Amino acid sequence: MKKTGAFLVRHALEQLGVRFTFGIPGVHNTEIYDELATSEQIRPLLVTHEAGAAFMADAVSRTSESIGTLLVVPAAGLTHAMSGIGEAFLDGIPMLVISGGTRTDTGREYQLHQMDQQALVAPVTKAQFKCLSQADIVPTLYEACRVATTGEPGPVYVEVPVNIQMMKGEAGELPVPMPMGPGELPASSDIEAAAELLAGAGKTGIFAGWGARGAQESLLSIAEMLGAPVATSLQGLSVFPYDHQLHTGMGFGPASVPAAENAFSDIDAMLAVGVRFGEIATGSYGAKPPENLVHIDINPAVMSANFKARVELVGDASQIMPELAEALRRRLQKEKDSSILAARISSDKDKYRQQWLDHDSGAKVNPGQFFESLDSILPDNAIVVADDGNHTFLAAELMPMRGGRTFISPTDFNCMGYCVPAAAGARLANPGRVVCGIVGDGGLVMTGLEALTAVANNLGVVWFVFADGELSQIAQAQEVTMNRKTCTILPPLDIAAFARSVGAAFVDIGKNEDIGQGISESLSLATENKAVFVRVNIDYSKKTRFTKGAVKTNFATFDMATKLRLAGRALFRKFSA
Ligand SMILES: Cc1ncc(C[n+]2csc(CCOP(=O)(O)OP(=O)(O)O)c2C)c(N)n1
Ligand SMILES: [Mg+2]
Repeated sequence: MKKTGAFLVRHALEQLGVRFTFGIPGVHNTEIYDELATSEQIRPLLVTHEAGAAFMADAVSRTSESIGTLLVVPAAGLTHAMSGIGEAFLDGIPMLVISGGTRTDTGREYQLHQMDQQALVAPVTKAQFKCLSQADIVPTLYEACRVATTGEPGPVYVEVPVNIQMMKGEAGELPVPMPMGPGELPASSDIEAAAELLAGAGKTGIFAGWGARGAQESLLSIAEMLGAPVATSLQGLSVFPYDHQLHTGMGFGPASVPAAENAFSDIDAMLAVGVRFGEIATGSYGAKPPENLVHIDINPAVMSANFKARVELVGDASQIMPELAEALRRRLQKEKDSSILAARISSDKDKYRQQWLDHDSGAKVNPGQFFESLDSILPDNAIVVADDGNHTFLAAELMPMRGGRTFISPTDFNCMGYCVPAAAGARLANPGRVVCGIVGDGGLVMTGLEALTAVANNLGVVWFVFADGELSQIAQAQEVTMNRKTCTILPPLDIAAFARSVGAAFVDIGKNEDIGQGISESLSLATENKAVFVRVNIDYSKKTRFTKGAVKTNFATFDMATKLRLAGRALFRKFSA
């Protein structure tokens, strides 16, 4: 059967359940775009910049069952998209990255966009393919999807040269995608050993990351059986419900909230699930697990990479955790009493919230009050999308991720500019859920124009812009260690005028008294499928526990001479200013 490559790409993507593609057409992919225009299943979306395309695709993968898919031109489109591809790569998010390719049938050199695309994307993708014939296309796209979604998920790149898209070639019988079977489980003796260790420990703490989100039920029952406090990583913020009495908050060391720091201060064992003890999750490695560590992760490379684990269980947490729960149930007659711990957690959480509410924000908006209001107005199944900056950690410490809520943010690649497009992508994939973004003014100026894509597609999204006029997360660190801010003060931006220019609604929250009304008004506009920018005149004068803890932990890793030089410099500048 002879088919064009473009037809075959569309066919394979339809079989794979793809619902949207994101990108910008160019001479190397217009044939595929033209095919997609006739698909009843796939909606190709035009973006303003390919980084936005990648962030949108990432959010589709993070918040739905369908795989986020890019359709870009080679070279220029691919490099623009690489910020979002890199984010998906380091955060373990599946993604199909499809680009056109230069002609393979002319023998010409110096073609437009001609370069080694596979080498270009190799460090940010799990695998790279190039289709050399029409017959290659369907099996290659199926394989790309399999690689992207199995093991630790990630992006996979497929190049389809333009001549193969356009011309007809023998495609053979079109295969159907193979159903994915369950992954391999660790030996049952290892699961028993983990249960033995945890059942025999005095006090266990649980640290859960994004990789635990398919195992929520068993995570809950294990926590309850062991009477164990549960902390999450930043990326895993919504894998355990805030309103559960054993939930403590983000992190567990000096950069964590007091409820977590206290609950984890005297543990003698830890169960770590779907988490890698990376720099952000541990507050620059200040959070150290005890020696009795049981570590579950799908990626064998993370085992004992930073902290030695006593029992390593490699595999999908959603398969291992129910087995571990069963093994624990056989050993424990009854749940351990956690009433004292729960009371302590609850009082620590109250006190921390109160500290923020009591903080004098002057004429500005108090972060504690803002998030308390947002929490009370947002439905329990809302999606909260953060960018990267001080606002991220404020959200992590102050915004309760109640059961059913989803929190996503750019974590280990740590790419600013994520929120505006990702929130749009999340809404696209979840039209029935409220989606709100928390974005810094620095992140806004990076990818804010992607709001045009949201407006053009009637996506009701609210972006709360924490407008402090600075690249605060960095400016705060500069202030502590350098006593001087270089290149972190932003030029002024008229956010109201910006919102108007892209066709979005605008709401202003200038002071505490505006918070409730501003949040309600913007969310109701979004219900009518309007995109809304809200300027929040936020007060950043109080630092998060994360910033304070991470700066301190980092400082402690320097040698004495460096410590003295840094401290001396800061002091000298303070007194000579
Ligand atoms: C693409 C990119 N460039 C630079 C950084 C370094 N960086 C991390 S947070 C931050 C400040 C973000 O400023 P803003 O968006 O205004 O958020 P705020 O910290 O003020 O809440 C910067 C510059 C980054 N993470 N990503
Ligand atoms: Mg800022």
